[in-house]
Parts: sequence; structure tokens; C-alpha cells
Amino acid sequence: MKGSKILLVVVILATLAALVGCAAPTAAPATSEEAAAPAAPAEQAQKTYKDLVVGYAQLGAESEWRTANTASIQQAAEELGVTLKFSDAQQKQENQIKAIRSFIAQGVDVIGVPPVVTTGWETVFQEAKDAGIPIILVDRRADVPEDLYATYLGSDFVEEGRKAGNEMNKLLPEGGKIVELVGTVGSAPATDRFSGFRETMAPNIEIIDSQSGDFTRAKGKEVMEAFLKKYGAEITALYAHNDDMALGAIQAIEEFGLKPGTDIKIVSIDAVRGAFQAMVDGKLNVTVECNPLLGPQFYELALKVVNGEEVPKWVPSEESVYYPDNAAEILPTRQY
Ligand code: GYE
Repeated sequence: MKGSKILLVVVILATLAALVGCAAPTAAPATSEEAAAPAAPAEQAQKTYKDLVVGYAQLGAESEWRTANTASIQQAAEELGVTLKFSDAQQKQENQIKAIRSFIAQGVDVIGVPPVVTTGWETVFQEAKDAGIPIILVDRRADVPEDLYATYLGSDFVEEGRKAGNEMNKLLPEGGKIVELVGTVGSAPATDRFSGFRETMAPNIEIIDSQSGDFTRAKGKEVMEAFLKKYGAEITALYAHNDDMALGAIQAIEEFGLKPGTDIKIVSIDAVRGAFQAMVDGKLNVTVECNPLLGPQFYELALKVVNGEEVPKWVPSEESVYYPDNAAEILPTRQY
């Protein structure tokens, strides 16, 4: 009798519980989860800027261009809410490789790298690929098979060299003897600016010497001093692969007692603020633009790559050429 009463109470309680829907909380989510299940994996895979963790193996701080480039990469990350792990390799490939390995170990979503030189990247890029981390080449190219990187965002350095050659022809209609300050040996911009220039340079112009100034002001000055010592006033013009080396050379020319921009005509590449100031001062004749503000485009590409969207293998930057005539007017508007 006692047992059957207890059983009755249990049955009544169970029925009541079922009626007020005590069981519902477990049943309902299961049902809605089931309903959402087919769409969920695709939606979850789509990352936003806020989810993105990026490793950037910057190559150094060798020029005004590089400083502006670093600022752009850092500022854009901050503005978009991207988590950025940044390292500076001080122009050494081994340091860039170390940084890439450390980003792989940390499991970042994507790695950006401006290869200091074009060769020697297969092993470490393969390591990134094996770890499922895409590599985006930014600013400088690497000579690797296309399956080892997702895309290349950067300038057409050959075209910049061609533009510089055309400008030199205009400055030296009678021809002349020129010296060349080459960028970092084995780097994409140095190789391409060297060859592009020779494509358009007029036959009455002779390159009497060509040496590397490693893209820095100090080296540019040093090498120009050596050129001046060797050739003196025989030099009609200078072609510098970047503005910083041209600015260093300007100092050397002045110290030698000649007038940069007049006695020795100068064509350089980058179009940084320092070059505009030199044009305002009449010491530089032309600068060909190379855009360092790659941050926003880099993250846009990074997000697409991480989300599996198609991207072109090369995204070139748009660039112009600048002269002294309106340098003073343009200078205040320059962002780098
Ligand atoms: O022109 C130079 C810098 O890779 C395009 O590197 C870049 C070059 C730039 O040091 O100033």
C-alpha cells in the first residue's frame, strides 16, 4: 500500500513536470542546434579582422620608405583590430627566417614578409605551408614556386627603373656619363630597377660605374665619395635606386664642392618627403614614386586568403613621377 502511494506520487510529479516543460530546455536547443548544424561549419570558418592573428617579418629600418611602410603595417592593424606580431630583421635574411619560424610555432593565421633578397626561401616557406599557414609576399618578391605563397602585393620595380631611365634621357639630351647607386644586392627592387633603367636609357648615355649603397643614406654617401674621388667632375649624373642613397650622395657632392641637381643631375626612386625637400632646395631633379603605404591592402588580402577567397597572384601598387616645379606645393600633402 505504502509502495503504490509513492509510485503514484512519482507518476503525478513526472506528469506535472512534463506538462510544465521541465524537459524542454534539453530538448529545444538540441533541436535548434540540429537545424543550424548544416550551415554552421561554413559560417564559423569566416574570420573577421578582429579574429585575425598576423605575423609580419619586416626586413629592417634602412630607409625613410621602410619607416613609412612599418608605420602603415602597424597603424592599419590597430585601426582594423587585427592582432599583429611584428619583428624587425635588421636587413638580415637569417633573422627574417627565424621570425617566420617563430610565427609558425605560435600558430598565427597568416604571415607577411618582404624578402630582403629573392633567393633562399623555399625551405622556410615550405615549413609554413606544411603548417597550413599562408605566406603573403609584401613589397619584395621572392624567387620561389608559386604554390609556396598566396599572393604578392608590391610595386612593379622594372617599370620604376624604366621611368627613371626615361627621366634621365630628358635630363641629358646630349648624353653623358653617369654613376649608379644600386640597392641591396640580390633584392628584387635592386635587380629590377637596374634592368628596367637599361631598357629605356638612351644610347648616348654611358654608365661609367655601378655599386651598391645597400639602400641606406650612410652607404650612399660613402659610395658617392668613392665615385667622386675616382671620376670627379667627369660625372654628369647619378641614378640612385632609392631616395635615401640619393640624399647621402647629395651630401657627398656638396662636400666635394659640386652642386647636386645642377653640376650632377640626380634621378632617384621612392618619392619620400626627404626627396621632395631636396627638390624644393634644387638638389634633386626627379623622384619616381614607390608606394610604401601597403598596410590596408595587406590586411584585406590576408583576410581573403585566410577565408579561402581567390586572390590574384600579384597585386601591383599605383605610382607616379614627381619634379621640382610643384614639389613645394605637394610636400605638405605627402604622407611619407
Ligand atoms: O625602395 C627602399 C627600401 O623594397 C621597395 O626598400 C622597397 C625598397 C625601397 O629600402 O627605399
